[in-house]
Amino acid sequence: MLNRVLVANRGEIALRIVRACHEEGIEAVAVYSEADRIAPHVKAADAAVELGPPPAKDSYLNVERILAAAQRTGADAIHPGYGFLAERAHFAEAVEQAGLVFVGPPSSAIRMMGEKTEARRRMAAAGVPIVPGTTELLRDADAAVEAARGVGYPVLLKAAAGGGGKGMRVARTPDEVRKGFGQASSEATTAFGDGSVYLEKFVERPRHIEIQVLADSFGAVTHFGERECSIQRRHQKLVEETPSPAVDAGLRAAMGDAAVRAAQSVGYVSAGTVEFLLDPSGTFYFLEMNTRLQVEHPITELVYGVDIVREQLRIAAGERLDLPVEPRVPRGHAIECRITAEDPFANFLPVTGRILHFQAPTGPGVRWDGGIETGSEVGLFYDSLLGKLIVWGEDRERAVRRMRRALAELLVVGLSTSQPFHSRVMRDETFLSGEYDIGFLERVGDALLERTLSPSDVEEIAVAAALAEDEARSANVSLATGEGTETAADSAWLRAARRAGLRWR
Ligand code: MV4
Repeated sequence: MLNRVLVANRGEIALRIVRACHEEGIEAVAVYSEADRIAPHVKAADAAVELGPPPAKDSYLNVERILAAAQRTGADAIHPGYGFLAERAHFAEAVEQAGLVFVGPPSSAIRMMGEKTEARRRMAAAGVPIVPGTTELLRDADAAVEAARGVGYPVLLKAAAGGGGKGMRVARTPDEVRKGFGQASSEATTAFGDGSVYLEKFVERPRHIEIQVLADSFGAVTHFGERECSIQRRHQKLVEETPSPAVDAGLRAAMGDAAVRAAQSVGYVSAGTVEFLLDPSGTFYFLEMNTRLQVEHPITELVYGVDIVREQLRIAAGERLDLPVEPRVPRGHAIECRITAEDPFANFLPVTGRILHFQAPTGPGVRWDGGIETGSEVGLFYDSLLGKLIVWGEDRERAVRRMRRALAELLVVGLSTSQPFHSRVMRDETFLSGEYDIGFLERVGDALLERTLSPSDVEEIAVAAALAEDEARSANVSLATGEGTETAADSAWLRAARRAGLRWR
């Protein structure tokens, strides 16, 4: 049994984990940076420890301070969430060595999957299909050209320490291989401190599909179908759905089988995700394994009736997987929109500011996993995710309709969010057809990214104006005549109007 779990994270995922702990009768300890003193995840926890200044390296990435906080508060386990320390093998190891339970996989599994050529060798040995290419590192540019000749063009040079698209270069000729080798290697050195590079055949127009797995410490491994994650921009996912419009029961069983073998081959324990590319002919290839809880886990929870964080806690406590028998079938359809503090009409530029008013959508089939409230300050120290809007429907069309309705209900006043972009995706013909791939965003028409005034903008402006008027009245400043000194409140109103593209005198 676990009694107290320290949650080494912030924002929506920290809150999600605190909630799971409370449902299991476990106390939750929050940690926070100076920027997060009054953050929702801190208020929700049973105890909280300040780590240090806002920069992540001084707070959420500070292993010593986090371990000290766990010892001091008598925690018996640490849940890393995603990002930050979640996939640092040395952190999992340090947690284990401190006599605490790491709510996640063994450090050995993180390490094996973190080195991409080792992962490819292991997958090939376990019968998991990998993209044709090298399973050893490339010594130099000559070796890269030689390997490319064997694999056939086009090829993709990849960082062995990589993930997330850093240190990748497409090459269609031997000259491009030489150039790409150097570029990928130096980019990888900068990003990961390791310039090792290998190459794969470049798969054109693939879909990005991942399989959710759960494994207990007794060797039982099972999967919960796929998540379709192809709607992304520069490796940041924007919309996820399950089931994938491209996956039928037969393909699901084959990919699920491969994912289970992948997990077994590294002695995996806890929740994990096996990523695949699915090419237009229906062939799938192992890409990498994410050895953590993922942002988009809720869509799987809704369609498979499983609480993935609860299962992580039970597995970490040494309990057996106790789940309905297979075959598991998806029920209905779920979609997630990642609501970020970004301006979708200005290249998704991250924005900052205070949330003047926040209201989450509610009602049938709607779930909001968020980490913000009215008054929250959004800065640039951490990623721009404000929360995730997740819906369930009896089928894909009803899930889409429900998402449109929920997006219209969501109210975030005070800064730009990705919400209007998502509203348009939910009306986009290519999205609605289900026939899209990872190039969706590069190929969408300008209409999807063009700033116009939508009904929800009008609603937000009205709320912002009302709030401004309210604050202005108590500050005894007349907004109506524009007299008096400019206050934070009327700036907010102007900001909202400006953001919506309104002109004023
Ligand atoms: C690929 C690929 C095409 N062919 N590998 C991008 C991030 C990293 N996880 C692997 N990635 C890719 N690997 C081969 N052999 C295309 C991508 C890719 C991609 C994959 C998933 C989701 C979005 C993507 C966007 C661009 C490229």
